[in-house]
Amino acid sequence: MTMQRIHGACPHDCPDTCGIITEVEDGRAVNFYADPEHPITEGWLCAKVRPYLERVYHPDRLQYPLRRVGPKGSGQWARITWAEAISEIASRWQEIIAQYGAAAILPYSYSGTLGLVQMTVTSSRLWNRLGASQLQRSICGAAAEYAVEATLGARHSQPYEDVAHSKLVIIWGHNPVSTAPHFMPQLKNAQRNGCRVVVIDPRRTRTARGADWHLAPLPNTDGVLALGLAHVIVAENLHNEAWLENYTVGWPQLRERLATYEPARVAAITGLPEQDIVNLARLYATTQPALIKFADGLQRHQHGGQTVRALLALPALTGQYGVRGGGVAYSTSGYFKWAGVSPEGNCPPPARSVNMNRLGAALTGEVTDPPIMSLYVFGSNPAAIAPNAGKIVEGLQREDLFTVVHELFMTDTADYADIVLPATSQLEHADLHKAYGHTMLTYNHPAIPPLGESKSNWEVMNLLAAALGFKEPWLHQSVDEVIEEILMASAQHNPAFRGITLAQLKQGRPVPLALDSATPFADLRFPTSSGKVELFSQRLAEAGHDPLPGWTDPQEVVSYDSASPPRLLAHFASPLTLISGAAHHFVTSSMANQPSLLEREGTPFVEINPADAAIRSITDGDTVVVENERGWCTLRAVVTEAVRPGVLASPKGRWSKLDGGRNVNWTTPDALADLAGQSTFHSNRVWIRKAEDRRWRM
Ligand SMILES: Nc1nc2c(c(=O)[nH]1)N[C@H]1C(S)=C(S)[C@@H](COP(=O)(O)OP(=O)(O)OC[C@H]3O[C@@H](n4cnc5c(=O)[nH]c(N)nc54)[C@H](O)[C@@H]3O)O[C@H]1N2
Ligand SMILES: Nc1nc2c(c(=O)[nH]1)N[C@H]1C(S)=C(S)[C@@H](COP(=O)(O)OP(=O)(O)OC[C@H]3O[C@@H](n4cnc5c(=O)[nH]c(N)nc54)[C@H](O)[C@@H]3O)O[C@H]1N2
Ligand code: SF4
Ligand SMILES: [Mo]
Repeated sequence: MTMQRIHGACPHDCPDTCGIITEVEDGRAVNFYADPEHPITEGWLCAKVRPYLERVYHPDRLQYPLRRVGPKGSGQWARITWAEAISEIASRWQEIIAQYGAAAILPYSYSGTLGLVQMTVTSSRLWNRLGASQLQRSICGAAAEYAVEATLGARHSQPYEDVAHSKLVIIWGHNPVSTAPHFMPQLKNAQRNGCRVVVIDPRRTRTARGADWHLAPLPNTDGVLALGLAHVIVAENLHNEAWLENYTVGWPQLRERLATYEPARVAAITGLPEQDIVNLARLYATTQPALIKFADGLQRHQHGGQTVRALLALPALTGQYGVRGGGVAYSTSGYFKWAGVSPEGNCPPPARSVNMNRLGAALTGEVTDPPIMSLYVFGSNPAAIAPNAGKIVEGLQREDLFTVVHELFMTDTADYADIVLPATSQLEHADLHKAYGHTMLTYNHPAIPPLGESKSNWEVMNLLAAALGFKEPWLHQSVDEVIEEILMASAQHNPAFRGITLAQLKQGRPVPLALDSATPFADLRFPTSSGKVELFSQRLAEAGHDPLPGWTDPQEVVSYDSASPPRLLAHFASPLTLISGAAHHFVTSSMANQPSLLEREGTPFVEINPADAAIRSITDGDTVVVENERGWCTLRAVVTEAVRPGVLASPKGRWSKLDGGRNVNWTTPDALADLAGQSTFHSNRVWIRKAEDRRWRM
């Protein structure tokens, strides 16, 4: 018996993109652990991926294709062959195309894997060739991406290890202990060496617990907080006028705008003490290098885009861009600009686009001409993870909608499929992974043969393309051929790819991009159209947006504060803002069906401040109903000071089917944010009551 050690990459939606090693004996994975030589992973994996073999060999893994034989959602299935499944899909699509056109078909994929081939390429080529509707991929960080590109020109970020040079780190609406774990040892080291760590989050997260200072503003008020800090910095003459003159556009206009963001007003809107705002401004302006680190949770709000624009103005005010250990750390994804993902030539441009945050609405009448008649889901679980889930389920129940779901498990979404196809796990297919927390590429070798009859996303695309009669070579390459071609095409456009070969990647070691400097914008040339930091953005103006960072009153955020309670009954019936960020033990809904992780996470809960709980007679452990005009769900109350008054927190990712048929997304809004069609999960106004309490109901 020989034991093989196979190198791979963690495919999940996490900036760390760890190196993983699988030990295989007789075709079976017997051991799974971190690559000890991967410079980011450093030999340890997070709590959720450590028990990965439990996921790979989960008894519920789908093993062969299924066809629905009962009513939609009834769970009645018959086993069919791959040949039957593929030919049925192709013939149903041909009928739909003949009657409605190919735009009536909508592919829906997102972050089950972040692989280049199994996600990025598979989400474009076949669908473009077909002329299917394109998915606007704006559920996660679209507003921040747009804001960062408009302001700085590119998504470039400080490397984790350069936090060693920071004297102050503001972690703003971000929870790296759970969502970017390999940043934490670096941060702790810096902290031990005197770096101050400030966390801004309405919830005392695991990250906030380790900070030197935690500020808990009301949700969706961070934009006004940032402008308030800027106001104080300028009022106290702590800003860097020369830097602003040399390296920004729009400073005079922004300066004028700042006048109205005096601390008293900012305190009233954010729910923070006025003195804290002044102190934070002084700390930020006088402690350098100062790093502002954020991710995407912060901007899943109505003001998500402008919030990020306001944050990005701060390092310009103090001349912190281009400084090692200073500036901002958001995402490194801008370094990996691929070419050739959708080959030109025969491949038509994508047809119309449908916003993924509006899936329920799109399936129930918002999208017409043609309506969506077929949905093809892979690498995503929209019934559990997309907003306004009740509407999605209503849409998925449509008798005339032909739904195919390609999955590892029978998820909340797969339950409503007409055809379910079994998917391989990361240990069963090849792929190439970039990262958004570092700048290395990692090749994933398949470690074991596919379980049962499962197939990878790319294989299924090849089969569908063949069944539809598409013979283009770019639909029929092997995974390695796709990677090789894209590496070559990318090197022509992006010098960071020069010299990187498939053979080198396949050795199993992470391969760093060839960057001129690890510090973003070190030469103080910004790849915007002006070459400067665009505090005033012509691009935003032309798109009809406020060209300066700003803040207007939101519609669905509650500016209620228990410090000044209104009348008793009104208080009891007051809405609260429900934020639903990352769960520590799952990646959105991935892994939320793994027994050991479910046990560690506990039954689905909602955190409520003691002041808010008392007035509603809610005690710790009560079953509570969280509800609004969109829907409701039942949760367990955790009464804790860890959330500020006015705010509820309940982690995302729960499978509705494991918890009585509903999760928090039955309440979350499918309204879009101010920029880029961004989701607004956390701008969610809800009411909460004990399940048996009927004094007040929606
Ligand atoms: N363990 C784990 N890791 C994950 C994921 C997961 O589900 N679980 N998901 C992955 C994905 S898809 C993503 S996009 C990233 C996201 O990574 P993060 O952005 O770090 O994660 P979130 O928990 O979504 O949001 C961060 C914090 O924002 C806070 N927040 C919400 N609204 C506001 C606000 O208005 N102001 C402020 N200041 N804070 C606010 C929340 O309380 C939360 O603690 O994480 C990835 N990593
Ligand atoms: N309430 C609330 N909801 C949220 C958020 C929030 O903050 N609050 N955050 C949102 C964010 S940031 C994101 S990114 C989305 C993430 O939502 P999704 O992109 O849907 O991610 P997952 O929930 O991880 O579901 C991925 C699914 O893909 C499957 N899968 C994994 N690998 C493969 C593969 O190779 N092939 C196929 N065919 N399937 C595979 C997994 O089994 C899993 O069921 O959730 C969003 N939902
Ligand atoms: S989820 Fe993140 S921290 Fe965990 S193994 Fe994957 S890349 Fe590493
Ligand atoms: Mo995300």
